[in-house]
Amino acid sequence: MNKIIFHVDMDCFFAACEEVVNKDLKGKSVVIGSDPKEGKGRGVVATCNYAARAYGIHSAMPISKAYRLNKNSVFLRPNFKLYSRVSTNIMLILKKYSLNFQKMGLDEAYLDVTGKVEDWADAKILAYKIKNEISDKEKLTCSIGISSNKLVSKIASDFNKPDGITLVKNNRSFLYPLKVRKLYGVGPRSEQKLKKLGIESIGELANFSKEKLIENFGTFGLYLSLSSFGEGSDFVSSMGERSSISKEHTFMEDSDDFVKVDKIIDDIAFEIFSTSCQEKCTFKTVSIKIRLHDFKTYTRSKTFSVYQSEKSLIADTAKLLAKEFLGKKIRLIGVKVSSLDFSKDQKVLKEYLC
Ligand code: TTP
Ligand code: MG
Repeated sequence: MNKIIFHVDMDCFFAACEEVVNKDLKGKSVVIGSDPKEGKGRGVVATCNYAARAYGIHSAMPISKAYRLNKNSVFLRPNFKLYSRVSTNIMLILKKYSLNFQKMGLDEAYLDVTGKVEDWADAKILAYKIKNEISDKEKLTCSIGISSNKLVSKIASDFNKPDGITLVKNNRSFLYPLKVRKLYGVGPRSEQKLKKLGIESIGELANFSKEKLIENFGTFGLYLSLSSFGEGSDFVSSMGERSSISKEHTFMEDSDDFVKVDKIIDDIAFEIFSTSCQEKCTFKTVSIKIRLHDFKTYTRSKTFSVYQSEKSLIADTAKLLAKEFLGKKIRLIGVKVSSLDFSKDQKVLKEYLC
């Protein structure tokens, strides 16, 4: 049975919070970020309201450019205390309506509502209920994507912003016309590389050979292929943000064949990477767990000084750590990434992933 997963994302969250507490901002172009210093300021735009977006201003744009695009905008420094207070109220509302709930930063969350609703039509009614309660209590709008998994619901919540509901019954027909950039993890570099292969839409990606994608992109190619078919995780964790992502493999027969071990590490690392893409997190630590034929179990780890997200780094680090056990008969191998960071202050995370 397919699950019914909501992705709820607040509309221009920081800017919308400011508009609620300061009625004078109504109708004005509002930009949240660093001080523009009359066009000489450094730093970037955190977000802006839709009036500012009409001037071409957007998140992560240099504040000096935002100033040039519309000098008459109201420029505000972020007030995180306000945003986190409002966020707490919103999350309490969302939690109430879901079976499982996963907060993803201040302004978005996944909700597993399977069992709370009868069917898709019922799911839509629930989405309206949630929107109404947020609007009544917090005077804010949000957009909701509804589908059978997190990957598609996340794309769907962005599909009809602001104040929209997008219900996707057929993942493939929804995704196929969209640009590949809509897939999490596809940044400008992967986009260019895909374009050279003649792939611009997700449909074209789905029609492209999986083997060729793997040839060109390694494990990321497999992720691209699965995602293009609308296959994604439907695991909504009620524990809030997780502290690690791990996966283990037990060999059918104990093995000292390191070609085999490395191959398994590649597969596990790919799954961990896919989850980290979907959960939108970076990591600092990569660990392995090795259980030998005599059940003696060892863990080894490497911690990097800065957060990482490259797909190859998980496999390469795990393989390096596993080298210590070369020649030993291995019963089980596990890989884990931990010290996770879910902060979405940098949309650049996407760029790291290409
Ligand atoms: P988003 O949900 O990405 O953006 P948004 O809510 O402002 O706008 P949208 O209507 O398109 O959803 O991010 C939520 C908040 O996170 C946003 O209000 C400000 C903050 N943020 C940053 O500080 N830097 C960034 O680069 C991004 C993308 C967001
Ligand atoms: Mg948002």
